[in-house]
Amino acid sequence: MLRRLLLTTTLALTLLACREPRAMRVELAVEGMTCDSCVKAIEHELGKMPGVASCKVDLEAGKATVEYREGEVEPAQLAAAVDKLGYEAEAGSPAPIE
Ligand SMILES: [Cu+2]
Repeated sequence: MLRRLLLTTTLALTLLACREPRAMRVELAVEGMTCDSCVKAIEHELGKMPGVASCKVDLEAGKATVEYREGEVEPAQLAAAVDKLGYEAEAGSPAPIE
C-alpha cells in the first residue's frame, strides 16, 4: 500500500519535471518609440532575455509582442527591461499560444 503510494508520487513528480513549459504570448504597450532604431534596440534587448522565444515591435502601434516560455521570465521583467532602455512599457495579460 505504502509502496504503491510512493510509486504513484514518484511518477507524478517525474511527469511534472518533464513537462514542457507553456509557450505564452504577451503584448507590451510601449511609449516613447520614435524611429526604427528604437524598434531594433527593444527587439534586441528583449530577444536576448532568457525564456524569450521571439519579439516583434510595432512602431506605429506602439507595442511589442513577445513570445516566451512560462516560468522562465515574467511579463513584468520584460516591461522593466524596456523601461531600462528609456521607454515606458506596460505589460498586458499573457495568454498561452494555441
Ligand atoms: Cu528611435
